[in-house]
Amino acid sequence: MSNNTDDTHDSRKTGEGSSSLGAIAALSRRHMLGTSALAGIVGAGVGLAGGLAAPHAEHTSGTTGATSGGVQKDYVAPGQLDEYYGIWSGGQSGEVRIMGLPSMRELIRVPVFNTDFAIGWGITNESKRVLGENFPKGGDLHHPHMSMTDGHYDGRYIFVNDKACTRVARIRCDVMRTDKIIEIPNAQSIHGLRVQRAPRTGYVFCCGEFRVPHPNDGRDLNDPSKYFTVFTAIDGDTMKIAWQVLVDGNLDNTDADYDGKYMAATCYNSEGGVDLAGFMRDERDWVVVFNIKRIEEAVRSGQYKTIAGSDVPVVDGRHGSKLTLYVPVPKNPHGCNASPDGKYVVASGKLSPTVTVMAWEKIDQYFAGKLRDPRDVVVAEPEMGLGPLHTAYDGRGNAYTTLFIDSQIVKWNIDDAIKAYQGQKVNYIRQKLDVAYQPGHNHSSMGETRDADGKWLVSLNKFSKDRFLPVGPLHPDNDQLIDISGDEMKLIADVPVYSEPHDCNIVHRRVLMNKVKRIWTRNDPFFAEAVAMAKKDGITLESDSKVIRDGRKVRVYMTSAAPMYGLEEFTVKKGDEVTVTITNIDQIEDLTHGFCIANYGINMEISPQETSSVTFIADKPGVHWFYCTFFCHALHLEMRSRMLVEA
Ligand code: CUK
Ligand code: CUA
Ligand code: CA
Repeated sequence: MSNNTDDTHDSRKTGEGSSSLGAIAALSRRHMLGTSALAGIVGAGVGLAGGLAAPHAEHTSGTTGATSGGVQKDYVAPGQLDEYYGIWSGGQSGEVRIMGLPSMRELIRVPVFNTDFAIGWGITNESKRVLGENFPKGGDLHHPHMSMTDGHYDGRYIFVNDKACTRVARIRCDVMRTDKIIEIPNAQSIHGLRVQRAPRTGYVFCCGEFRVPHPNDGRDLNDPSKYFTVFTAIDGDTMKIAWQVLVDGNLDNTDADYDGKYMAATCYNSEGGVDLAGFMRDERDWVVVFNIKRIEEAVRSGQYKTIAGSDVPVVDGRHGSKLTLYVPVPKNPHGCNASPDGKYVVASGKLSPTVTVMAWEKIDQYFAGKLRDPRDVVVAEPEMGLGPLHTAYDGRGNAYTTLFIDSQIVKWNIDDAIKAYQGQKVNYIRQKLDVAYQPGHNHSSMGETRDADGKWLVSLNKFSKDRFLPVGPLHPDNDQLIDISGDEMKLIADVPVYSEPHDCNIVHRRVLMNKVKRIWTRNDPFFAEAVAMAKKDGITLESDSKVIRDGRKVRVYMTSAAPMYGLEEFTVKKGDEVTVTITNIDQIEDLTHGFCIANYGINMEISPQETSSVTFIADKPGVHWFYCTFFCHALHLEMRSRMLVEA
């Protein structure tokens, strides 16, 4: 195999020699980082700090020259619309952000696992129904993925994981609102998440990352041989769990084929370790491939168990099972990305400078008994550089892999990498582009679908270091926009983002623009319970403003229409449980009202034709003004009324 990593370590590495990065550079000449490199890798954090502390003048020159012709523009003139929606992970903020590309402007936020005072997420009854009782304080959202039909985005839903609290959520694209959150049993920490591409979504698949004992009740704390985790299939239409697969090792990232037959997932802890040395002990971990048809058959014929009180069918997919295939790959692999031609899935090596290319066709042959060695499904294992994490595609046969340690994106050609693996002398590396700095995911426009259009690539960099005005010790991430429409990648823009996007989807506006509602539809299921409650109370939400007392429960119904609430005052008694239900009867696009009660910690959004409700105990007697928080009218400040709480 040609060794393309040599040219990555000469001119650019600042501070390399003075840190353990130098040691890692030397190691890159090997095919993978052996156990002897453990000390070097563990020291990488120190090395990075040393390297990053040096000036970075080189990063702004070199291959990113802005003078060449034919470069796409990120500038979107006033009044013009972006060509793409960006569906952005919010990481530990627990939210999703909707961006516009190429401008990289943030358009809106969709609270999911977090609370959000702006719209009352976590405050309104409608959001609490989605979040559940005693919902956790937040979540760690890594992977947003839009539902698909036949390998094309279909604009119905966005599914997301919560690594912090082992949950999966669904966002409705028509209103950009989270409508379901479920907890995943028999697992701890949901990391990788992907949707079934064909025939449709269908299943949403997710990976349990941490191995724990089951039941996890204090038994077997120090007996890792009893730990395990599972791969989970959720029905995306009902958000009910369809089945789970017990696996060896752990699960990290995952992706689907384009035929609805297989899922592949990376595992970095095949060792079953419980500490850093344990996670890194072996030279190879694996990619596990799940045979969906066989798993469905096993479930149908009752070949499953249930675990620890949950009624979810769990099939045994550990080594030796006919339901799975374990492909040994080097070392602590991370990203798992299927190519848009429907032929390959690529696992990125992380602690190996390689990525492993597997062919779905060969996986077919393996399950048909025509191949014996699991490694026979590997068709290429090209060398990239240090710390390959994730891979994106342009639909023209090229792949783009992020190198965390090298702070680069490698553009490489898949066919040429396959030829090199077969022994031909070809250079599969097309270009290496410096990014700033330490990229995790990258994502290309429409690149995880059959419609990969090869126009834009975003590198989601974990460090921004010196790229923005200093804002304190916590730095923003730097999501860099890269033009991949020509032969060469061109860096176009640095975009600071709040902690911490892991992944994104870049979706052409034709998919979504006409599906997104401009105002709510009356009787939308999102507020169906408020509508049902009003009906029981004999209230017509669109016209009535009334107070209904029901023992110590008080239900306050009112309309809002700029610049007035339907009630100028209402009176309750201290200790009453008060439910305020407001219907915005304005029909004008963008005419949103708010409802904030002074000193009660309550705020909520009521967009045109929406009904929102909130329930609280009137525990503070006195006059409490409630006021509109969205500037809706010249008399917006005057849009306020009184809640009188009798002592
Ligand atoms: S993971 Cu974060 S950089 Cu959660 Cu997809 Cu790879
Ligand atoms: Cu209504 Cu401001
Ligand atoms: Ca490992």
